[in-house]
Amino acid sequence: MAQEVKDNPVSTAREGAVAVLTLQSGPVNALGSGLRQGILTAFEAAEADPAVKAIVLIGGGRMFSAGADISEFGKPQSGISLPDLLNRVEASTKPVVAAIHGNALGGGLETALACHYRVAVPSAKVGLPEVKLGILPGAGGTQRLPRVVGPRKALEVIVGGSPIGAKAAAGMGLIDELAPEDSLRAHAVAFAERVIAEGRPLTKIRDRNDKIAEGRESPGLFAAFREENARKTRGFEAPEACIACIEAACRLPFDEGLAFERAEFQKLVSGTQSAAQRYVFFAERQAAKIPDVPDDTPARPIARVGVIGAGTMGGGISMNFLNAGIPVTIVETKREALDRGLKTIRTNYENTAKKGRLRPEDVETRMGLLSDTLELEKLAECDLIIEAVFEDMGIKKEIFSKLDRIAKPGAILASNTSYLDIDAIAAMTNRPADVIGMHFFSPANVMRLLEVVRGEKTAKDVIATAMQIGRKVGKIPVLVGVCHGFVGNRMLAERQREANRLILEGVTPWDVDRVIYEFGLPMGPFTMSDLAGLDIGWSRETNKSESVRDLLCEQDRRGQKTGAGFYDYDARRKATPSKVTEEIIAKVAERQGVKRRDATDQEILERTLYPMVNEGAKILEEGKAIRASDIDIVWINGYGWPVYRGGPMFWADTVGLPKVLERLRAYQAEYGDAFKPSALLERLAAEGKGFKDL
Ligand code: TC6
Repeated sequence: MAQEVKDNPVSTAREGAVAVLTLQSGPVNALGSGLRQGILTAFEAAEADPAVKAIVLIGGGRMFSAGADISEFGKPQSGISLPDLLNRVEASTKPVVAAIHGNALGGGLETALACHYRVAVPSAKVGLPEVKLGILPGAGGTQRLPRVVGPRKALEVIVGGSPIGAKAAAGMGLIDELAPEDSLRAHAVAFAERVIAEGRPLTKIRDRNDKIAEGRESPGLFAAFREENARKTRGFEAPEACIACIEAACRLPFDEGLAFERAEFQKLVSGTQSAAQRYVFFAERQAAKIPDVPDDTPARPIARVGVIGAGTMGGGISMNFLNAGIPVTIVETKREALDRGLKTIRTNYENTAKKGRLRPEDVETRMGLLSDTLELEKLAECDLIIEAVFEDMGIKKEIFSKLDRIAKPGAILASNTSYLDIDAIAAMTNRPADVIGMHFFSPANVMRLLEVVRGEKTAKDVIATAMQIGRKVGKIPVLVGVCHGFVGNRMLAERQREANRLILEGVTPWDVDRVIYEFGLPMGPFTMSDLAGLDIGWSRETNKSESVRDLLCEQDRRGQKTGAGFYDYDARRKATPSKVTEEIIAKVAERQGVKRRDATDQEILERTLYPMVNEGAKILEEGKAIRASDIDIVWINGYGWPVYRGGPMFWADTVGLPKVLERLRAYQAEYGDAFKPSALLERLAAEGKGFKDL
């Protein structure tokens, strides 16, 4: 056998007539140029060795492979490409068996599909998540998978992008055999020996045409799939390219299908959407890193969580912990409110169970972890207490001074406030180092963003614990600093102010909403206000009928819940533009002497989104966010900013900061200092740089 190549990330060991090639590269066996070359070298050596009759490919470390090295996309390719490597493996003169544990994702699964056989442990996960990076499985995945599982399942796996468990994959014929958890390697070798002994043929997926016949016989299945998924895939380019490739797999000979896939892949990988989605992949992981709080900062143990307030937020927050198996004590001031809160939590779980997404017995297990009380003192045993009451500084201060007396030493005291000053809240205690903001987004059991707000005195291990527990309950925590509205709502306020100004100038709320929706956000500012309720923080006594909102509320147009707000709503909550609203707006505009004029869609976009970018720059200047990409992660996960536009700061870079600056200056001349460009934006634009260069 050929000499082992020094520093090859693929090691070769011989077990009888079987050569076992172990991939050993970084934490996830990403198929970068080094690993691709390593596989080729080791594979060719094994193939050339007459003593070797079969080859096993297995991953060392945590997994088989997480796929292509995402950081290589968009750079010139070096060495053999993955598609070429896999064609080479498939053409092997000796049977190749993929032995899968951990993950086989993207190019990892495509590698396994180029092998002649696949064995996996039951805990393994396989999938083609490329679509989530704005690309498609470009190493034969769109051509090979439909040949194994049929076009219908292939559409689900490739366009859906979610991994599937090995057992389910075995059920689809994607895995040939399941191996015991603790003896994958031995099992794969035995499997290979059986293949040799039985003289089994070199089955190549490329030659299998039975399953794809369905795609030719009922071509309507593609149109139906497009229609079913139109809402989910709105605005994205990659899903359609994936579908087209699977159609091509059914229609074209294998090699032509591969060429089609290659061309579609190249288009996507060089586009802005994929650049944005790959950026988000790394940005999400970056957000976990805090320069002065190292990864190994010991976190405080959290065995029980207390939640103050059983309203919408308190209930949703509690569910996160219950879902993760962490007991929660929930507190209210009145029995009635407590019972209502508990009932909502139970109903939420029961509805999930009805949809088949939760086992009925788990409803009881989760409810069983929940204790309820009317006494704040009962929180004495909690390791983390999250206050989620009404946004009133007075009430919050009172609660925190009580908590200071009640909570055990070392307990973390968190506020879910979305605007208020954490430092002022912390000052009510004798332990400001233990106080932090944990700002969940509504609905708190669904939205993935968690703004972790660092107060002036918050201890490092408290920050580490909040970030860690956030991740444990499935959130994407982002560390932010104390300022009004923190990162997300502070920027949102900019958009709202300009949206309000635009409607007074004569742009309809429906046009503002349409432009924002077409940009890719799930809804525009006025639909959002109607959904949240226009009367949040409004009262007839204190608000003096000066704004459009005041007048709408006075007429009991308080949003979806009252059947009318900016829009009119029918019984099924379908919105239609309202003449009443238009009249109210005209009246307020006249009273304020606002000149009515037209605005183009482009102006609507610039006027609502550029001030957000500008505010993001101020947030960075003030050090309220660690990095521009953290701001983008806030907007993607908290407000539904379209991931294919990478977040507001990434998007501004794609527009070009000199252009953003020039427009801000123009609007500043017309509308005043709300548009005054931040010093950071000015500097970056002057230096020809972007937020990405910070
Ligand atoms: C593809 O295959 C296309 C093929 C066609 C080609 C023609 N590349 O997530 P973790 C890094 S596209 C580069 O924290 P986990 C990650 O950034 C790819 N780097 O671990 C992190 O680095 P850090 C399709 C990668 O255990 C470290 O590894 N595949 C890659 O929580 C650990 O990662 C996918 O989309 C990569 N492919 O989750 C799968 N993957 O420590 C992407 C990870 O410096 N990966 N890194 O921050 C995942 O979904 C997850 O990593 C996981 C493991 C589920 C595999």
